[in-house]
Amino acid sequence: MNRSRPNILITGTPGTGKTTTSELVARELGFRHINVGEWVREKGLHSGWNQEFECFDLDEDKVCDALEDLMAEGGNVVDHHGCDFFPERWFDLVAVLQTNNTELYDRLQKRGYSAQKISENVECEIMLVVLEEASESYRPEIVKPLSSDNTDDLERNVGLIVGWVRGMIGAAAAGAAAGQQQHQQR
Ligand code: DAT
Repeated sequence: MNRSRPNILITGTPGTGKTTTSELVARELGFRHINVGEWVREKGLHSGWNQEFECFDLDEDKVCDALEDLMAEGGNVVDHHGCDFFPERWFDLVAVLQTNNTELYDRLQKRGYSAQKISENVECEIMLVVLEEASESYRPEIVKPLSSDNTDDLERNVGLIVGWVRGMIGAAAAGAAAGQQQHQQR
C-alpha cells in the first residue's frame, strides 16, 4: 500500500447490499463513499441511455479519469456492480457481496425493476458473474466473497471489512516505523 489510507471496492450484483454496506463502512472508517452509479448520472460519465438494459452506458475512461486523483489519495469506499475496468492498483480490498435468489428477487422487485431486469440480475448472481470478474481482475488474497442475505450478515460484513482495513492501516504504520528505525540506525 503506497497511499496513506487503503481503498476498498464493494461490488456485487445490483440488490446485494453494496450501497447499504458501503455507507456503514465509510461512516465507521471516516472514508469517502463513492457510489459509481450516482457519479455516472450526476457527472455525466456516460455515453447515453441504454433502452435495452434500462441504464446509462457508463464511459469507463471518463469514470477512471474522474476517480484517479481521489484513488491516489486513498480512503475511498467504491461501490459498483462492475469491477473489471478499474486499474488493479487502485484497490487494497475487494468485497464481493452475494445474496440468495429469493431474497435478491424480492429486493429487486421492491426496487421496481422490470421482470426482465430482475431475471437478468438473478441469473447473473446464480452464475457468480461478479465474483468471477473480481477473481480475474484482482489478486486472490484481496478478494473476499461475503454473504449478504440478512441484517446479521450486514452487521458482520461491516465489522469484517472495517477490521481488515484497520489491520492494513496498522501494518502499514508498523512497517513505516520499522523502516524509519532502520534508517536512523544506519
Ligand atoms: P445495491 O447497492 O447492491 O444495489 P442496496 O444497498 O441498495 O443494494 O440494497 C438493496 C436493498 O436491500 C435495500 O432495500 C437495503 C436492503 N439490504 C441491503 N443489504 C441487506 C442485508 N444484508 N440484509 C437485508 N437487507 C439488505
